Amino acid sequence: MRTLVLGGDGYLGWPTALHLSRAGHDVAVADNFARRQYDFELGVESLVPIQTLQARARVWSELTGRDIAIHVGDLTDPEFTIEMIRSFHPDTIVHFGEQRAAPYSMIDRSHAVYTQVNNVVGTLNVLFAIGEVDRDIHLVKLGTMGEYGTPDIDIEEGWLDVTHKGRSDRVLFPKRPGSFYHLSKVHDSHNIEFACRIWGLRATDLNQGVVYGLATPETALDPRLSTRFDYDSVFGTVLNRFIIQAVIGHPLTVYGSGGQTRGLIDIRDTAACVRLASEHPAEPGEFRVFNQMTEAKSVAELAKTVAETYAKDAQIEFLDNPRVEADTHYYNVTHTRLVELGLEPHLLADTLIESLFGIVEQHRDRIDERALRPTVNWRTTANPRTTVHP
Ligand code: NAD
Ligand code: USQ
Repeated sequence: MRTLVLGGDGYLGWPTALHLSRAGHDVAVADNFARRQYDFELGVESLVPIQTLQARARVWSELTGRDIAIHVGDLTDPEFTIEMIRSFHPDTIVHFGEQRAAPYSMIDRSHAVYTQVNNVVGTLNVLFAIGEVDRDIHLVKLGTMGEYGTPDIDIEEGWLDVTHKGRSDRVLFPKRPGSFYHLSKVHDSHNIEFACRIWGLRATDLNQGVVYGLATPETALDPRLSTRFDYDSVFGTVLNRFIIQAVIGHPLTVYGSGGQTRGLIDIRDTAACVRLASEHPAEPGEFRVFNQMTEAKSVAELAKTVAETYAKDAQIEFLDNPRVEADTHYYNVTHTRLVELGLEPHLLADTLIESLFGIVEQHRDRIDERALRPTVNWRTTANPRTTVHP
């Protein structure tokens, strides 16, 4: 199977590319290195040092004898996108290549516009390229659980059977996302569903929960294969941040009361889910949605788990929530379809998150504590900052 991984230099794209390569896929990756640029803009960096994409691919080739081709370019450039897809001609395109931080999209107008243009236009270019090159190519697109928000009813896998005034239909599950970033994913989902309906494309939208963890069996083969590990308040995700805060004795920064509940998934399961979706493609014309999470926990429960695992005296600090989100709500999500395809989840209770503590210890000198405090407030249209988005 030939698989093109868009966003292959990122936190999840790189380990997934390795996982697919090891599973026997002929893999190419594409990236414009926007993620490395956001670090320069924000003055932060991955806790764990990362090699260039080219160096990582070289190491992988030396260790395994398997090559990963690299395409450097921007998905918002339609010529680049179509030429890459025409020349590599994949069976599957796995699309991770978007701006993915909710706080980044909420900094101000220019960051919101950048996020939505980058994500929506990039995905449209991919859809048009598939439509022109080969409609049989299966698009596996990373969406997010946050598209749904926290409705007061059970969350189904993408679609909802509705009976209204005596008539019934199957409709896309209603969305109530919580940031301009999460909204960009909703817009993508609608565009992809439309392309499946009008051109007969085949697509799987993976509505993924918050990811945690660092090492996968493939990246663990050599430190030079490591993926990035972010802890700053803009790009660091909640559980990864809590682990880092616990190691350095910083209070765990729970926003609001911590009652907000989120779907979670271990990074090893992300790679497995993408492989399972790729190897069991959607039918022509089908827009399929899988809820890619393995369990749900409240933020307060996560803080308690980290504190109890690592440091019983870890302080938990309840900060005024910089976001606008419900922190007391119903949350019950259906997430059976990936398990039906063979996913064997790594759950938090069985996972040695202690192993992460060692990695953080090793790199603790690289932590800039100032980057831990939240700086982006959802309630203002122009958060203070020192640089202008290019
Ligand atoms: P990341 O920022 O580390 O990786 C995304 C990669 O895409 C980066 O390397 C970036 O340079 C690249 N990219 C962005 N815009 C591009 C463009 N226009 N052209 C080419 N490349 C571009 O993010 P991640 O954490 O690996 O997330 C990957 C995907 O998974 C995203 O779509 C994200 O929304 C989704 N997701 C992530 C999480 C999570 O917790 N990390 C959870 C749910 C969903
Ligand atoms: N939170 C805290 N303290 C912190 C950081 C976060 O309490 O120090 C809270 C947030 O308020 C939020 C929850 O933890 O309620 C999750 O925040 P997050 O930053 O870990 O995750 P989020 O902003 O939702 O975004 C991340 C990824 C994004 C992905 C999403 C999956 O960055 O790419 O789409 O998780 S989901 O949340 O399911 O939409």
